[in-house]
This record gives sequence, structure tokens and C-alpha cells, in this order.
Amino acid sequence: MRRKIAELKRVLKKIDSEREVQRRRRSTKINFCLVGYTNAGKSSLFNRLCNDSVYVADRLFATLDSTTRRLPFHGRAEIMLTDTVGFIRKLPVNLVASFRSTLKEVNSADMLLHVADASADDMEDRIVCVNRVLNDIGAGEVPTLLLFNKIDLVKDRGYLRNLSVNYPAGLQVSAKTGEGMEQLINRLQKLALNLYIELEIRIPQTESRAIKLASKLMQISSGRLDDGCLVFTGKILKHEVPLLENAGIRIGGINGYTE
Ligand SMILES: Nc1nc2c(ncn2[C@@H]2O[C@H](COP(=O)(O)OP(=O)(O)OP(=O)(O)O)[C@@H](O)[C@H]2O)c(=O)[nH]1
Ligand SMILES: [Mg+2]
Repeated sequence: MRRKIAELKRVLKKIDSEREVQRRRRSTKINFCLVGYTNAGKSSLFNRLCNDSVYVADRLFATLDSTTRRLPFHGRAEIMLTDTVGFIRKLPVNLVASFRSTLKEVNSADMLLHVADASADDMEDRIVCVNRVLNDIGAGEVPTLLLFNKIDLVKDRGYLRNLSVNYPAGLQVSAKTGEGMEQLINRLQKLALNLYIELEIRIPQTESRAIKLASKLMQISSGRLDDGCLVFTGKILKHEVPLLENAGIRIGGINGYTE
């Protein structure tokens, strides 16, 4: 048994480091993460949004590992979406091995899509429970969009009307029928575009490393030469601006990216 445990620990460590590499590779993209109570329909929504077929089942903890895909719809922002392990009341967060990758994904996400089962009698309790877990794992500050799923099962339309009054920023969807998906995709695109800012940078022509870094991080829309410096304008993810600053790149003309 001891040998087996050691072997499993070794495998877990390897998976962890592979994931870390994948995560770093994704760090210059926008990362959205589906979270929520187990059985809320996260994997079903993931499949619908990404045209994928990850395991879906009417049981607790159908998903035991996180999966990431690029959202295929064509917008101006490229978004990576991650499906995660479901939360549950009294989840021993530091004990569940399969939860480890979810913890990291959730904490490094630009936005969380909190999926709630609108057909569950104790939906509100579950939302509170999920929020508590998010706080416990240090993700309380990550911006969140609430998704009320399974509305096809809710016969009482008045209930749905109340939901939209009580949670005006939330969206009502059905992974099963596809209802609300178009609004969801539009909202995701808008939220993604808000994560960018447009700015102008100045780099001395001779600083090839800084130029390389800038062209990796920015989507450059124009460039010109001015007094021995390359002047680029373009957009960049807000959280990546410090990477330019740390490289000593001069930044000017920061405007919020709107459209
Ligand atoms: N009627 C209906 N059923 C749904 C909908 N979305 C998901 N389901 C069903 O709900 C069950 C759970 O769906 P999953 O997508 O596996 O849920 P999950 O949140 O990923 O669950 P875990 O991985 O266990 O956390 C499955 O039986 C799905 O078919 C929906 O919009 N309407
Ligand atoms: Mg799942």
C-alpha cells in the first residue's frame, strides 16, 4: 500500500507540473472558468459552448478533473474555457486530490461563470455554499457571472421573472435546449473585450528583447518610428501591463478598451 501511495503521489506531481506548464502557456489568453455546485450542469454547458463531449452524468462528482478548450465562436477576443470539479457542502478542500487542479484553475481565471441549477429547491443555499468555497480557496475576488441553468425544467415562469429581478446581472440558460446561449456568448465576448486596454508604447529601436516581449503580449494595430524609438499602439490584457512595465517599456495613452 505504501509503495502504491508513493507511486500515485509521483504521478500526481507529474500531472501537476504538466498542468502548470499548460497554465503558463495560457496566461496570455483570456481564461474563463465554469464553477458551481456538483450536478448544476457545468460540463453540459462546457460541451455546448465548446462543441465538446466531456463526461456528463446525473450523479455527484461526474467530473473528476478539469478540462480546458478554446471557445470556438468567432469574436475579437480569444477565450479559453475550463470545466472544473463541482463543489459540495463541507468539501474538504485541502484533502480532495482531484480538486487540486480546479483550485489552481479557479484562482488564475479572469472570470468565473458560476453555474446554478435553477430547478433545485435549495438553489440559493447552493449558491451561498459555492461562494463560501470560493472565498475559502482565495478566489472570492475573481469577477463572477451567475448562470441559471436548467430553466427548461422550471415550469413556473413567475419564478424565473423573480430570478431576473433578484439577480439582474445573471443569465438564464438551458444547456439541454440551448435557450439563452446566444445571449451568453454575446455576454462572454463583451466581458472578454473589457479585460483589454488600448495603449501606446515606446521602445528604443535597439532593445530587441523588449520589442519581442511587446509583440508577444500585445495585439499591435499600428507601429511607427520616432526619434530612434519604435512606437506601437495596440491592445493588451489589463493584467499583463505590469509585464511591460517590469521590462522598462514606456507606456502612454492608456484608455479603457470599449466597443
Ligand atoms: N433538463 C436539463 N438537464 C440538464 C441541463 N444541464 C445539465 N443537465 C443534466 O444534469 C445532469 C448533470 O449535468 P453535468 O453537466 O454532468 O453537471 P456538472 O455540473 O458538470 O456536474 P459535476 O461534474 O458532477 O460537478 C446531467 O444528467 C445533465 O444531462 C439542462 O439545462 N436541462
Ligand atoms: Mg461536470
